[in-house]
Amino acid sequence: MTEQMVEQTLVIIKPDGVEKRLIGEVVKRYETAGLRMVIMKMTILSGGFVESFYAEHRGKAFFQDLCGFMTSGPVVIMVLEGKDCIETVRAINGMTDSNAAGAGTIRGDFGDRTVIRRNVVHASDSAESARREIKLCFNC
Ligand code: FUP
Repeated sequence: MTEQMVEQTLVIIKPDGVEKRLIGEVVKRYETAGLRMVIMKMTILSGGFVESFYAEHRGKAFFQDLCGFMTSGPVVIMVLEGKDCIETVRAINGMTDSNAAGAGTIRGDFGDRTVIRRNVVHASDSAESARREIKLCFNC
């Protein structure tokens, strides 16, 4: 592999992940996979921020519940770096619906099987999303 394949991604440990005391477990899984923590903060997101962040889902049936959930408690936001980081993190996280996420993935192990949005983590789904989300969250 070449240096050019090193990339960055944005992860949010959602309010359910923080509430369930999973910050350390989640970070450990990424670091064990060889990824490097670049920057990290804990914050409470505003409604306006979440509506911008999830703009692609505006108008969908689940949008208001998703925004309400993401503002319901503290979150931990981080940028991770490594080779094939975006795909690696999404594989570690598992599928969006925790019912469909495999055992051994974060969502499969810790996600709420009755409420899709309570799936512990968000991660960027492409290089373009990563750039946009990192800029939104860290202004860099
Ligand atoms: P992901 O990229 O895995 O975070 O998934 P999506 O971008 O498709 O979904 C964004 C968020 O909306 C996730 F937290 C799950 C939530 N969601 C619902 O609550 N209901 C749905 O039907 C689909 C997604």
